[in-house]
Amino acid sequence: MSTETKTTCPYCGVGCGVIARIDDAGTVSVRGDPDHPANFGRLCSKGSALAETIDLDGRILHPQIDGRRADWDEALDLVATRFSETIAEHGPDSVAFYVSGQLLTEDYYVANKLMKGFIGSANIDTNSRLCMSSSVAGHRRAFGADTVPGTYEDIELADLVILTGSNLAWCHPVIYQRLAAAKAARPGMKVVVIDPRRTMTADIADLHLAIRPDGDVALFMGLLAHLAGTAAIDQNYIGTHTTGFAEAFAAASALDIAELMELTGLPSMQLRQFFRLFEETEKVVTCYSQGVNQSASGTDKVNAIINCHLATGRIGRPGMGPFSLTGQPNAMGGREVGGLANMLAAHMAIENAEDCDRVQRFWQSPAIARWPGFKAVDMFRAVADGRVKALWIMATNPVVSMPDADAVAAAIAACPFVVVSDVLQDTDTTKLAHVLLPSLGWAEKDGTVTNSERRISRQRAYLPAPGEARADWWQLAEVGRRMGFEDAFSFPSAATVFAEHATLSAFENDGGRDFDIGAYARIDGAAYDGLAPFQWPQPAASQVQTTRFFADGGFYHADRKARFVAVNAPATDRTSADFPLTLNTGRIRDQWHTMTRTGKSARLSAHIAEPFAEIHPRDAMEIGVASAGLVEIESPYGKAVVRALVTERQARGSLFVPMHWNDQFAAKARIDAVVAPITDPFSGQPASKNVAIAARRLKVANYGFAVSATKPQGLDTTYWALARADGGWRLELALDAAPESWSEWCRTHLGIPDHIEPLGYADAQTGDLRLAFFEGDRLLAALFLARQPVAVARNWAVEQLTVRHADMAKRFAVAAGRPGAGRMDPGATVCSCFSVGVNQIVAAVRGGCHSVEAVGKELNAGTNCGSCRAEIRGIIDGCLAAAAE
Ligand SMILES: Nc1nc2c(c(=O)[nH]1)N[C@H]1C(S)=C(S)[C@@H](COP(=O)(O)OP(=O)(O)OC[C@H]3O[C@@H](n4cnc5c(=O)[nH]c(N)nc54)[C@H](O)[C@@H]3O)O[C@H]1N2
Ligand SMILES: Nc1nc2c(c(=O)[nH]1)N[C@H]1C(S)=C(S)[C@@H](COP(=O)(O)OP(=O)(O)OC[C@H]3O[C@@H](n4cnc5c(=O)[nH]c(N)nc54)[C@H](O)[C@@H]3O)O[C@H]1N2
Ligand code: SF4
Ligand SMILES: [Mo]
Repeated sequence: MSTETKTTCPYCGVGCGVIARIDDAGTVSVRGDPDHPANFGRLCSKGSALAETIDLDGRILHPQIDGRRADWDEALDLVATRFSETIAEHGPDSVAFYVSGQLLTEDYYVANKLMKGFIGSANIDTNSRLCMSSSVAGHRRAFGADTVPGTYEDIELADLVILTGSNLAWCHPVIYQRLAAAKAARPGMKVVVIDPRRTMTADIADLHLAIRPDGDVALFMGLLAHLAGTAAIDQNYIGTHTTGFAEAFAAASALDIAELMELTGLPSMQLRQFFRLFEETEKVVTCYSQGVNQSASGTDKVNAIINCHLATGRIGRPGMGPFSLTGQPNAMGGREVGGLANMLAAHMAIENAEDCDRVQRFWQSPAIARWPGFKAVDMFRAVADGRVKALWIMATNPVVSMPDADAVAAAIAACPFVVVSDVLQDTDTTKLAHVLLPSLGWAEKDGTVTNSERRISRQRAYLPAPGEARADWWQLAEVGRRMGFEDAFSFPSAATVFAEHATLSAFENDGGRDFDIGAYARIDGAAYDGLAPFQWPQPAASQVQTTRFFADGGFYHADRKARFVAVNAPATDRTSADFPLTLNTGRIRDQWHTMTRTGKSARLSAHIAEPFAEIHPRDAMEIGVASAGLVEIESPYGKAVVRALVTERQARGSLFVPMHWNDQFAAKARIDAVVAPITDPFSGQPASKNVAIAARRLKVANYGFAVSATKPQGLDTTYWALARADGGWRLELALDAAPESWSEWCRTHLGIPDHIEPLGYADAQTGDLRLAFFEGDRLLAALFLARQPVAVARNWAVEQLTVRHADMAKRFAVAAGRPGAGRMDPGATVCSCFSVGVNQIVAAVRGGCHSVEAVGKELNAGTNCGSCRAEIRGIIDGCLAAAAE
């Protein structure tokens, strides 16, 4: 009998509801939950591919100690003993937890309780430090609490939506779809995109401001100064609900138009157009994400934006407000439990003695942290220099995602005791663990997450625990019990953890704290199982309702007033003679962070199958690199090698490299090895988007491409990048010294058995070499080499792994690297739901399909999740423009 379970997507902070279905044959499929208020049935490409990422390939199924299998008791006893001994000898601040916005609230609550209340240190920080901490700091400065005032509906109700430092189309695709639908229904609605790059999101914009890196503070200062002289200013709101306007205005007015143009890199016409739009539109929502947060001026950027909304009173009313888009599925839940080193539980403040006492009384704990612990970058510095001697890493991959990542790897490797809880055996971080603990993954675990609009939803288990994997909260609680805190950590279920968290949110809360979900303080197992998505706050005896904050003031500073923050435009140019270019890093549509899950899906991997650097054509010319060549990127911290992607979407002087690739998928593409550990002074968030680098062309003698039925092993060429493909793997290669025998190379690295002889040819003149290995009518592997980047049609070559090759002539065609007559290479995948490639779309456009809808009718592309619609529109525009020339 088939079963259906309502749960929540484990990827981005949109927090889409998902229905997981297991059919009679045991096959899992997913679809959007039409009743979930975040997505109303929509899913993006990553959400739609969830069923392809839940297999057990590569999973950790048993606890391990120093690489050998251990049982839970032994592993947990060891963790408890080593942590207790370290604390006894060196004090509570000699241990640390580094956790994640991908933990569920229940996991996070137990981690925070154990560290802050029972170990008595605040050395718990999280990857949210790299993600949301500037927003948290900005909110707390302005509002007195970490409150997101608005809801998703506001984005649809607004007449002007500003997206700054957000590639919404790729990173919050379902909000993007809601916005695109709202704009289509109300064409008068305006969208402004502020981003140094012309992203896919910019394609929906009425105005794209290609801002200079970190020009945002200046831009919003200019806006505030402009607004002050117009009717848009709300003196009543400013007077009644805020303080500090005069100082903020004075600071903002310090910049004249010439300075504004210089600092933002924008022409005065565009500045005026933007200022006017904001002035004249009452219903304005400003959404921001990592282009704002991940900056040395991230907190000031947040406050510069909030200042403009406070000055116009445009906050907390339908269709109005500043809106911090959260990255991870539970970035918000982590903030609610106080998962950051400078926060306490339930939105209480670590620097407030009364709050500390209150939390300690509630927990009845032997200790309470009274000063902030290490923020992520400092935490790994403390690991490096031995101040931290025992470290537990949970649900994050810092060797890939932390700035100065090589130093982070070295610090972890040198740490006397490292515990890692993960779902995968082989990540760049798990390989450094002394104790490796198998965690339950999505589909197996139970708990709650909070999305960007403060909506709490259940993740529900619908598959059994694989092997001996256990929930993260359970692992933490077991260690807590074994450290001697039996009563405080004897949680029988996730539901009981949630109930305690809800009780604490309401504990001695007379409305002075925004986060209150007291209505759920007595939730039992059955109610928890059936819990429908709801927004906080929801104090005891309140009704489920749509909530907004601050339309009528009621801020969380002691005087209940908001603060304007007087900000100054920072120096933003980090380049120097040796490092003359700027590195900007971020995301692509179909990969999630370090690829441990999305990297399993062939469909998702086909969108962009290798690490790349977007480079402006003139910079490419100066470096001497052409598209498909290789670039080496260097900073004083480290190096990376990626493929060049020459495009005018990229601004001059800046390269964009995705954060995703790591040592499991490429030779040297961990871009965080290059990123400097420079942080925002208030939030401690790394500035991952403005890094001084040098870039040069990497000359190699040979380029290669291979497809292989088995996973390539032991790769050691100058450049390689591996991606999952239907029926096997695809591999990009580049190298200087060719091996003595390529056939032997294939046997060693592509697992070709000795008895199988290759088909193919080598041309000494051109340097071309082709080898294909067949077993019966099945292709085992094909390798294509050339002195130039190999021109073989990738998707066609990949397809050969799954088709049968009965006829000898066809096998030679494969060896020759040529699609047969009449067969078109589909080209790089654009639509991952229906695996439609760029060449197919171009052909459809040439055949008369001149709209996204027409292409959809012809090829189905873009008709399921819609994540690729912006790209399809770009291809159509490109073809039509080319035809018109
Ligand atoms: N596909 C996909 N989606 C994801 C994720 C993923 O890994 N993959 N991760 C999730 C997570 S955790 C997060 S935090 C979010 C991040 O979501 P986003 O913040 O939207 O994504 P990023 O690509 O990191 O950066 C956004 C944009 O900021 C721009 N930018 C760089 N510097 C500046 C600047 O100085 N000013 C301005 N205004 N813009 C600048 C970059 O060019 C980039 O296009 O995505 C979430 N969604
Ligand atoms: N240069 C640069 N660096 C960046 C960024 C950037 O834009 N540029 N963005 C930063 C941001 S915003 C973020 S959020 C981080 C993300 O960076 P990370 O958090 O390091 O990336 P993930 O790949 O999401 O790591 C999650 C890990 O948890 C494991 N996992 C999955 N589910 C579970 C589970 O249920 N339990 C446990 N215990 N483990 C699980 C996964 O296998 C994986 O190893 O990267 C940051 N780093
Ligand atoms: S937008 Fe996509 S990745 Fe984000 S929660 Fe929804 S389905 Fe998941
Ligand atoms: Mo993030």
